[in-house]
Amino acid sequence: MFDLTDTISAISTPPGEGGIGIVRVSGPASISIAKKIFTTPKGESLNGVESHKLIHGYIKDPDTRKNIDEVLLTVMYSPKSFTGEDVVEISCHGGSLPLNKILNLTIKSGARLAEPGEFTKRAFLNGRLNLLQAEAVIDIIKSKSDTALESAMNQLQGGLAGKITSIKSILINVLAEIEADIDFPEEDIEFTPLSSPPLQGGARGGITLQKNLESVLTEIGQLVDSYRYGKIYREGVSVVIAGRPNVGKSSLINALLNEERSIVTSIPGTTRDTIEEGLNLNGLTIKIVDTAGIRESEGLVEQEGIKRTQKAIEGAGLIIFLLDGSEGLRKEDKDLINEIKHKNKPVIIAINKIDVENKISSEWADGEFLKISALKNIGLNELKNKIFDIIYNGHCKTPEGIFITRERHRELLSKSQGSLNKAINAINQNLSSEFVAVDLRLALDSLGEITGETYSEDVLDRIFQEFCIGK
Ligand SMILES: Nc1nc2c(ncn2[C@@H]2O[C@H](COP(=O)(O)OP(=O)(O)OP(=O)(O)O)[C@@H](O)[C@H]2O)c(=O)[nH]1
Ligand SMILES: [Mg+2]
Repeated sequence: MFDLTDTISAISTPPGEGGIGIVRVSGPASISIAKKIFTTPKGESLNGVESHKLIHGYIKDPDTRKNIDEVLLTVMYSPKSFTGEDVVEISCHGGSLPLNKILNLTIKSGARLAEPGEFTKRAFLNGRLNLLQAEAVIDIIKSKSDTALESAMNQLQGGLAGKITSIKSILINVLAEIEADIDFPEEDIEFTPLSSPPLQGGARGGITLQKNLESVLTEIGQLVDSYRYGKIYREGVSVVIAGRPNVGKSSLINALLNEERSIVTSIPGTTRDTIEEGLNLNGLTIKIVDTAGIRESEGLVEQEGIKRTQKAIEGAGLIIFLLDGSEGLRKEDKDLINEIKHKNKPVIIAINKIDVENKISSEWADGEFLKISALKNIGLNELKNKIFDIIYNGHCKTPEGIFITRERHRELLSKSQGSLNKAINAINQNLSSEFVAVDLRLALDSLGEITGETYSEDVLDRIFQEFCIGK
C-alpha cells in the first residue's frame, strides 16, 4: 500500500538564513542522483564511497555545468540510515537560494518532493523505528520544556515499547496455553473462578493463567492512568491560578515571577484577560496563568474574560485555587471549588492575605491547604515546592516511571483492557477456550497497534501529518 520504490527529497533545515542548510535524499536512486549533480575538486567518482563520511565538493547543474554551491555530502547506505534506505545528505550554505536550487536539481535528476514526515514514515515502514519511536521523533522536535524532551527521549529509547512488549509476551504465553487446550482438548486446562482456592497440583495452569491476566490488567490500568501526567509532560504543564475577583491572583503570579507582570488593584474585576508566562521551577518549565476572577457579571468585557478563565481551567494541568483569608469563605468560593473539583485535576488550595488575618478555618476544604501572602511573600516557597511535587513526582506514572503521552495510546490500551476483561469473564463463566482466545487476540491486536506492528493507512497519515517536511 506504500510505494517505497521512488526516491524522495526535501530541505531538512528550517526556512530562513543559517550557517548550514541540508537537503536530504532517500530511496533507491539517491546515489545515482548524487552522482549527476555532485563533483569533487579532483573529479573523483562516488562509486564505492565510504558510508557516513563527509565528502567535500560542489553541486553543479548538469545542464549548464555551473557550480551552484560548495558543499559537504554524505552517503549513508541502506540499511544503516535513518530511513533504512540509501540516503544522501547535502550540507550546503544555509540560504534559501542554494537550498532550493539544490532541491530542484535532485528533483530534476529523478527524486520527488517528500511529504511531511515521509522520511520518518519510511523509517517506520522499513522497520528502523516502531510507531512509538516515530511519535517520539516528532515530540523531540516540538518539545518546549526539559520534561517534554526528557519524556520523548525516553520513548525514543524504547521505554514504553519495552513495557508493551513485556505485557504482550505474557499474553502470548497465556494465549499459547489456551490454544494448546483448543488443539488438544484432552489435556484439559481447568479455569477456576477467581474466588476459588488455588488448585492442589494436578490441573495445569488455570489459576496462573488468571493471575497473569489479572496482573496484566493492572499494568495496563496503570498505563491508562499515566496519560493524565504524560499529556502534561508532552504538552508542558499549565498551572492556572483561579478564584473569585480580588483574592490576589495577579499579585500571586507577580510574586512567583518576581516582576510586575499583571495589573494589581484593589478593584475587583481588574484582570480581564488570561496572562501566561513561563516559570522555571527547579528546572521544570511550567506555564503559569493568571485569570480573570470568576463571578456573575453584567459587563461584556468581564464576561468574555471569565469565558477565557473557564477555557484556561479546561486546559490546566494543575489549578491553584486562591481564597482571601482576610475576608473569610464566601458561598461563591465554595461553589467555585466544587465546580473545579469536578474537573478531576490536581488542585492546590491556597489561602492568601494571611498577613492581614485568616478567617478560614482549617476544618474546611476536606484536605490540606496552604497559607500564603502574595504581598508579603509568605509561604511562596512551600507553594512552589508543592507545585513541583505534584507535577514532577506525578502520582500517575507506572512503578517503573513509564507513562503514555498520547490519546492514541490511551484509546488502544483501553480497548485492550476491554478485551481482557471479556476474556476473564469468559473464564469465570466457564465458556469454551475459543471465546477466551478470541478476546486475548483482540487485546494483543490493540497492543500491537500501539507499537505499530499492525496499523492502518489512516493512523499513519494522522501521525505523520504532524511532522514538518524534511523529517
Ligand atoms: N494584605 C494583602 N493584600 C493583598 C495580598 N495579595 C493581594 N492583595 C491585595 O488584594 C487586592 C487585589 O489583588 P489582585 O492581585 O489584583 O487580585 P486578583 O485576584 O487578581 O483580582 P481580579 O483580577 O480582580 O480577579 C490588591 O489591592 C492587592 O494589593 C496579600 O497577600 N496581602
Ligand atoms: Mg487580577
